[in-house]
Amino acid sequence: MLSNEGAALTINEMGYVFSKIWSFFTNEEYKVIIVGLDNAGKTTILYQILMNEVVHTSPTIGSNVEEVTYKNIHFLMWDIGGQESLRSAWATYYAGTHFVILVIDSTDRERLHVSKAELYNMLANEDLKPAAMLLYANKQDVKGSMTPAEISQHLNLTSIKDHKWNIQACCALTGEGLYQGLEWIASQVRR
Ligand SMILES: Nc1nc2c(ncn2[C@@H]2O[C@H](COP(=O)(O)OP(=O)(O)OP(=O)(O)O)[C@@H](O)[C@H]2O)c(=O)[nH]1
Ligand SMILES: [Mg+2]
Repeated sequence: MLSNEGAALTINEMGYVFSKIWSFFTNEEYKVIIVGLDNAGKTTILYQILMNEVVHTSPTIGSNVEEVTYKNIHFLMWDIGGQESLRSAWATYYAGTHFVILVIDSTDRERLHVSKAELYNMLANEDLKPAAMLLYANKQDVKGSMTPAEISQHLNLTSIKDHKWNIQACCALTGEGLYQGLEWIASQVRR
């Protein structure tokens, strides 16, 4: 007897297969916003990821946007200015965001509580509900900088249950750690 029972796909499975094929042909793009206080190293990180180079930066007014492809995944990355007067504008970038990269200057102990306030502000925003969050503990090349564990504790990251999050040590000047962070993001896309 010839039968294809058991081999047949359910409607749900077929939908999944088609959506995968569709996303392949349409080159689905993921929106990433890079936020954090001024001087954290956001712009340096964006261009290190994009070009493997340290660019000369000046404080960002408004934003920079670049397309980044990592392991065949397309990202549109928005690097947003972090000065205090610009932070209220961050929310205008939130809609449709898949990933938030929060950059912390690991040498800036005095302002970690400000980063913390901004972090919890973002997590409370409806538009970021579906977003996963990568924290870069940047400037690890500077002696005496805070470790990811220290930052994690100060920011009380383990209390965050409604968003996926990960913290990664990095140095934007050498690029160390940046790809481990992107790898985590890619792993979230593949889920
Ligand atoms: N030592 C060290 N310096 C860094 C690192 N990353 C960035 N910097 C320096 O920190 C300064 C600020 O970097 P930017 O990338 O302009 O900072 P930003 O977060 O974009 O700042 P805004 O645009 O004002 O929000 C620059 O002088 C960078 O060279 C790092 O990993 N280590
Ligand atoms: Mg900048």
